[in-house]
Amino acid sequence: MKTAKSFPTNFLWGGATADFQYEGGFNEGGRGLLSRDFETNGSQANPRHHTLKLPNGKVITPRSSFILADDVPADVEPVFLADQYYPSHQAVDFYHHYKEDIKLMAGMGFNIFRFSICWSRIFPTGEENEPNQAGLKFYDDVINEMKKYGMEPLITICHDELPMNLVLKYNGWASRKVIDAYVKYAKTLFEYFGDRCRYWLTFNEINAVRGFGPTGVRKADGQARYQAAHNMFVASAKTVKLGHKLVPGGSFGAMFAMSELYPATCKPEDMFHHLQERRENWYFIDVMGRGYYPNYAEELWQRHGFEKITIDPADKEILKTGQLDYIAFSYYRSNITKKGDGWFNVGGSANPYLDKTPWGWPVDPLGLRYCMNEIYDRIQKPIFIVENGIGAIDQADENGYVEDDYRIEYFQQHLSAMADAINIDHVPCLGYTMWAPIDLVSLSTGEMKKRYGFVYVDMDDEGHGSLTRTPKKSYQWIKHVIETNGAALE
Ligand code: BGP
Repeated sequence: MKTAKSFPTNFLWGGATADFQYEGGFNEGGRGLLSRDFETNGSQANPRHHTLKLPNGKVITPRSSFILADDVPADVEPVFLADQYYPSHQAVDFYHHYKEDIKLMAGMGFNIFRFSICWSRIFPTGEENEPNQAGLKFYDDVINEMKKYGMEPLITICHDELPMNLVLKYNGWASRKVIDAYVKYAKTLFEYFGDRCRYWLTFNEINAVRGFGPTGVRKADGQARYQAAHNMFVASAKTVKLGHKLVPGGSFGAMFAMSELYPATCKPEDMFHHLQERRENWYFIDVMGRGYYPNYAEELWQRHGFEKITIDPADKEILKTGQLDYIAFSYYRSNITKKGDGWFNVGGSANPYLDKTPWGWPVDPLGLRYCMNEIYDRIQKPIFIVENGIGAIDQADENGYVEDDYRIEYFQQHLSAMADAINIDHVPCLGYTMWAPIDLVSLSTGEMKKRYGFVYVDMDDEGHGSLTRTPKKSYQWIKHVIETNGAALE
């Protein structure tokens, strides 16, 4: 039965995860050290940090969700400290639970699962000539397990991470050498998995380079970041071109962090500030989705304190011919902005019309519909919502069961808004992979208590627990939504 909230035939329903938050097994199967491995847990009040040793033996703990701070010299040695907990090492151990987890996902009716491949599991330092066979085998097993249930893989090639060797040796994406390392890595994935995997993402939240992102560049200044982003654009475009050759029927996107952004008032100065600040995101989508630098690029660079970046003569053609096939994005919240707020002011002033999650993220379902329209209006390529969800504090009973009505309410509202964008506004949307089907470690805080899943995992902020998986109340609810193709949202 078709209803106002029905979804298109073949709509892709699933969940999304990232290797260092979910997989664990950090020293198994020949995996090399990853940038994320040296990151401790934390909380909102006490942020995560890296543990590094200076040449004089002094241990420092620069704050970062990934980037090493400005004052960190090039010859630091990453170290693990006995009194610290490093969440990526075990995460929630998908490495040993993948069969159980995939079965649980299939039980909700998912027909797609987005996961990221750990780069250093395939090329431990990023520089080997041959890939690590044990690493390939792990993902081969995962993909084959998914296929048993008719589930499509959606593979993120690089989710905010680098083999640690590339961070230290080349200053991450500041070096074009990393472009070659990345393309070799992507080519290997296409050769091994391209026969079974059609959907690919070159990067996760690539636009996050402006604030906290995945560049691995030690310097925090604007020019270094935007140069690194350019190198990532070139790597992505080369990879898309290669994928079109090597993966029959393959479709290649990249993922952008697209919280919605509203002007705080209708004062013309606030409106114009909003236009400029929104371009902090459009910049990335425009280059990768349209294949060229937009007219406002110079103005944007200037506001970050520099005049230009280095673009090789051949890069323009590469960007043009390696455009994305679809635009994927994460959507969690909206923000507001006004003149004087600064650039990329996540959080900004509070929106008086919206409630917030316990982590202060405004809840805005209509913002999702707005965002879907905005992206499609501009780029005119199919969109894919590859992350959306609510980080909440769950109280499990003695059996690990959670009555998460707040999560059901969040998804009820967001999925309804998505249906409206598809059915009323006619935005072509390939699918929806919520974050994250099974509880995992938070990216921003390294906490476990910020839970997203439809399935509870018995583990605390220090990694203690049985790792037992227990479906929450929302598990049955989402199953019903998917099996009724949205009718249950009415
Ligand atoms: C996105 C990341 C994910 C994920 C999510 C939720 O930015 O792509 O890796 O973690 O946000 O954020 P958090 O875990 O900080 O709540």
